[in-house]
Amino acid sequence: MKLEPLTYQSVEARPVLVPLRRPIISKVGAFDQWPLILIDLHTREGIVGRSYLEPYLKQAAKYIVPAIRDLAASRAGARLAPLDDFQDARRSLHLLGYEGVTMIAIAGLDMAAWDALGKAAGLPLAALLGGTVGKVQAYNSNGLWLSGVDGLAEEASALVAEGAFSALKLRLGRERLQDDLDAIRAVRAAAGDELQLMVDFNQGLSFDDGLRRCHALDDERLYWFEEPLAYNNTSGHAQLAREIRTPIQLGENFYGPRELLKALQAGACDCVMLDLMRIGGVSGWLRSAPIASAAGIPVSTHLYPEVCAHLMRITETAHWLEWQDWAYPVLKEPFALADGQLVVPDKAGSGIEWDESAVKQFQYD
Ligand code: SMN
Ligand code: MG
Repeated sequence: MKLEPLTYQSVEARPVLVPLRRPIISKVGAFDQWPLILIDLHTREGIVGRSYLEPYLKQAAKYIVPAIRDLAASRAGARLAPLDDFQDARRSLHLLGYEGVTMIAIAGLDMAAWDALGKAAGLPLAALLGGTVGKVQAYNSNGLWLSGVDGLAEEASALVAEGAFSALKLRLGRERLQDDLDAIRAVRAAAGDELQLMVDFNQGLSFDDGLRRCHALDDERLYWFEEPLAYNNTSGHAQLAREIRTPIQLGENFYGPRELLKALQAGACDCVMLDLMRIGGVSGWLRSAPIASAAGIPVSTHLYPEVCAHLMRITETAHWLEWQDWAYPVLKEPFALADGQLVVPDKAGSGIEWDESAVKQFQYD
């Protein structure tokens, strides 16, 4: 069988606003609906590559969608070669800056291009990259937001039951330390002592508070402390990582491989969790995850559970997949869960196809 090269033709980028089963209440914002940008990359050969972005803010589509269209237009007629394209795009990025809308547009198109290549080869993305499909250990990140402590026990039980999960993530950083402690106790009492409990401060603490809080919670057997401080406070996180025994987790805000490298060189964290929209899509992951793995650093994921599940199958130090079902309302066939693991389907590409009637229902301009 001869694989024909694929050629960029056009792109469709459609913003949708989908309902969340559990509203997000966090230090980065409160949301009861979740915006997605659905990308369909049409190739001249007729294969369509699909991906989505999660831009947090509904109005961000106003800037991201035109950037995706511009980038796709600049590639019209060119061969799909996502690793080359990533390199070229990054070379031109220094004009506008590596962080922000441009990298997000690059990442969205990149994920769609990899999906198209998988479809053309008749291989799931994990197999195209030299691995196999199968299961990936996941924690449920669908809830346990920064709400009052009262409903947390019930919610924790429900979250475990959604997929026989052995791990959950709880958001911390309430005004009073005692309330965070009560939240931890409530979740553990409901979900059992064996539960692996990750906690996320969403950058909510000042350095002094962060130091105090992390010391105060260091004996709570928490699985990791995620982003206690502002994401770019590298020296502050490095001091926490030196003083605190609980692993420090960073990475959802790393834009590209060099930010990851810099954080590791500074000793700012003990483990990393990469976000495909910021790290640069599949190509960005392929350039970044090995840096962490070579340093013996565990690699977890942030959002994008479908594409991430493929990538975790080929990541040397794969750690935990963050599972949310936030895109499920527009997916034709959401991935299955089994025993707290997400199952990578044996389908060509990344396995993302739209439920078009749901897309119509949730689309906005
Ligand atoms: C998060 C993700 C999306 C919205 C709010 C908070 C969080 C996470 O940082 O790691 O899941
Ligand atoms: Mg986080």
